[in-house]
Amino acid sequence: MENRRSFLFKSTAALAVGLLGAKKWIKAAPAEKKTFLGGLVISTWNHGIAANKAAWKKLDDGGNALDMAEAGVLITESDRNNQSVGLSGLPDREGHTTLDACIMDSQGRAGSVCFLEKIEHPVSVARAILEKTPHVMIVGEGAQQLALSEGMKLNDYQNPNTVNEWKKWLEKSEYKPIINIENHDTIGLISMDKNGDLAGACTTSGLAFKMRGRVGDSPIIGAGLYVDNEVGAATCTGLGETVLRSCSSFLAVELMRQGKTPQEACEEAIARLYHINRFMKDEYQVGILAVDKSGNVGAYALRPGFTYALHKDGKNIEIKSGSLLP
Ligand code: SD4
Repeated sequence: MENRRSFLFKSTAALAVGLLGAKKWIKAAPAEKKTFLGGLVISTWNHGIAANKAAWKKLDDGGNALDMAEAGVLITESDRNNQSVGLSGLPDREGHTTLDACIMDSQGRAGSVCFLEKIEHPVSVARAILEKTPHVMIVGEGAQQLALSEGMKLNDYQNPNTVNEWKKWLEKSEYKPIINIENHDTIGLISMDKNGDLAGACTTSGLAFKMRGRVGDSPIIGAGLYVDNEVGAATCTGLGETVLRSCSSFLAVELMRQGKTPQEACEEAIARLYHINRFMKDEYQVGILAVDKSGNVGAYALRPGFTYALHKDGKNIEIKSGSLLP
C-alpha cells in the first residue's frame, strides 16, 4: 500500500518531470531580439508626462524598474486635479472614494490592493503586499490595516469639486457604470531600467459613482497590468468591466511571446476585447500600452482620444494612439 512518504516522493518526482517538460513549451521572447538597455517609461494619458518624469528621476538616482514604477504613479496619486486616481478621485454612489492599485516586478512578483479607503498611496500598499506578505491581493479594511502598520496615515481628504459632482449626480442617480469617453485618468505605467528589467504599476479610484465595493480591472493582475520580464509588459485603462472579461494585459504579453510586436499585440488585444464585449450597446473606451524586451512600444484604443506619455531616448512626449473604431 502506498504510504504518505512514497506518495510525496512520487509527486515530487512527477513535478520535476513536469517542470522539465514545461521548459520545452514555455517560450521566452524571440531569441533574435536584444534587450534594450537605455531605460524607458510609458504611461497612460497626458498626466503620464509628470509620472514618467518622476520615474526617470528614480532611475537616475539608481532605482530599479520597480522603484521607477512606484515613484511614477505616486505623483498621479497625489495630483489633486485628477478625478480618477487617488483621494481626489470621484466617489462611489455613497460618497466614498475607494482606491484600487497593483504593481508587478521583474521577478514575476505582484501586489494588489482593492477597495482601499483614506490612504493616499494605494500603490505603496500594493508594493508592501508584493514585498512583505505571502499574498498577492488584500482588500478593504485589511488593506487599510496593512497601510497603517506600514506607517501610512489615515487621510480624509476629498476633493470639494468631486463631492459637488457627486451631489449633482445624486439628483438623478442614474445607474449607469459607463465612463464618459472623454473622462479617463487612470494611470497604468510600465518601466524598464538600465538592466532591461521591466516592472509596472496601475492605480485608480475606478469608475465615478460606481456601486459600493465595485472593483475594476486596474488592480487585477493580467487585466489592468501584466509584466513578464522574459517577454514584455502591458497595461490598460478604460471601462474596467470590459478589460476584466478579456484579460487584456495578459493577452497582449502572450501575443508578444508568440512573436507579435507590441503594436500588433495591442491591436489584437483591443479587437478581441471588442469582440468579447459585443453584447454591450453602450459607448465605452479602452486603451492599452505594451512594451517588449527590446524597448519597442505599442499603443491602441477602441476609440479615438487615447493618448499616452513615452519617456525614451532623452524625450518625454505625449503621443496620440490609433484606434479600432473611427
Ligand atoms: C476602472 N479601468 O476602474 C478603471 C477606470 C479607468 O481611466 O481606467 N479610468 O474600470
